[in-house]
Amino acid sequence: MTAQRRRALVTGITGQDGGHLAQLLGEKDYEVFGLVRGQNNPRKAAVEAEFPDVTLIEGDLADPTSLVRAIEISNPDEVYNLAAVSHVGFSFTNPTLTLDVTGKGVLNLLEAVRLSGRAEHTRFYQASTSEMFGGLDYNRPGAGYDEDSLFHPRSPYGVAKLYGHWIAKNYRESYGMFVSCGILFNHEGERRGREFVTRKITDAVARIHLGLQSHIELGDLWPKRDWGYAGDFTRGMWQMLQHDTPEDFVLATGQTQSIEDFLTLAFAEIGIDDWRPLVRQNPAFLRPAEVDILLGNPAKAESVLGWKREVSFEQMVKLMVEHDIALNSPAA
Ligand code: NAP
Ligand code: G4F
Repeated sequence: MTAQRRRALVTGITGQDGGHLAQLLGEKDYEVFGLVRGQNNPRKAAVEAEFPDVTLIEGDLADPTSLVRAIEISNPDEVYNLAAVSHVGFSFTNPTLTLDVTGKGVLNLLEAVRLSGRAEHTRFYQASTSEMFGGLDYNRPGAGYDEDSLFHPRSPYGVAKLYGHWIAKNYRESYGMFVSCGILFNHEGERRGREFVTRKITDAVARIHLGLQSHIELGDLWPKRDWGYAGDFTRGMWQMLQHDTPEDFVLATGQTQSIEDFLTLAFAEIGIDDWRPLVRQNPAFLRPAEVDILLGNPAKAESVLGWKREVSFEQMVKLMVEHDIALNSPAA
């Protein structure tokens, strides 16, 4: 008798982490279903081309009925809730949408699992975030934020994510559901959207190198982030749902670098040491409140899950610049 293939529903399949996870779950022979929103989502075709075995289901985190339908069609053993309004700057100009999708959307999806009678069977991953900590002086532990650190979100995005985090924990405690929250620090890579600072920089560096762009416009350069590689982090998500018990885990590198540090490494890849003449500040990219510094402590994930990151910060910057040079080259 052949074992049944495990079934996973991934929301946010068109995003960075959705791509890495679709790849990982495919390698593990899962039957993968992906939620795609919108009547003509421009990113749908790319997912269909890269992952022809993934079944796409129309649905929106803000539409509870569509989520019940998605759960019924996919009948999942594992749900990975990666969908969100995920851009911090955008959340300041679209705070209500952010609350509806990034906050209330989590409730909608948990309820869809519960009301479909699958609460006992389905394992649920919630994409929580280091943005919930806020990086303020009084709230900054020396060894880095861990699962017990205080929350003080500094954006509509962070506040909405905190609601999602607590409602996910509440469903675990109230209904005994297997719900695990991964509190993930920034993770980047070749699939990262160009609206985020790392990819914006590597794309610009590639284009400057190829003579397609003269300079790059950014906001503040001093904030620091704990930046890891997305492929390592999505593996950690999967590991959380294979663990015996539902728990929350921080995934981070334990190191923090400023945007200036990132610029230095990225420009060094094209032989430029003094990048300052090529970078201009544009106030449009400043935020009403900033998270100064994020540093995470992944000790629990390392000891309990055996999670380990494989790609260093330096390797990741190099990989991203090389990828963007190839992508922007005329022959590509
Ligand atoms: P991303 O690339 O911005 O992807 C977000 C995904 O959410 C996209 O697939 C988007 O689909 C989808 N989405 C947006 N609104 C939706 C809605 N109303 N209904 C259904 N889907 C919707 O984000 P990511 O970097 O992969 O991050 C994945 C998750 O982890 C997010 O929840 C993010 O907040 C969280 N997180 C990310 C990081 C990080 O550093 N990357 C760190 C901590 C936590 P469309 O194609 O329709 O836009
Ligand atoms: O790349 P960012 O937009 O990422 P941010 O705000 O740290 O959020 C990301 O990581 C979170 C985890 O901590 C996730 F939850 C979230 O979904 C997202 O993936 O900005 C990083 C830093 C900020 O300090 C920002 O102010 O870069 C600064 N920055 C400076 N110039 C810029 C720019 N950010 C963007 N996006 N664009 C700029 O031009």
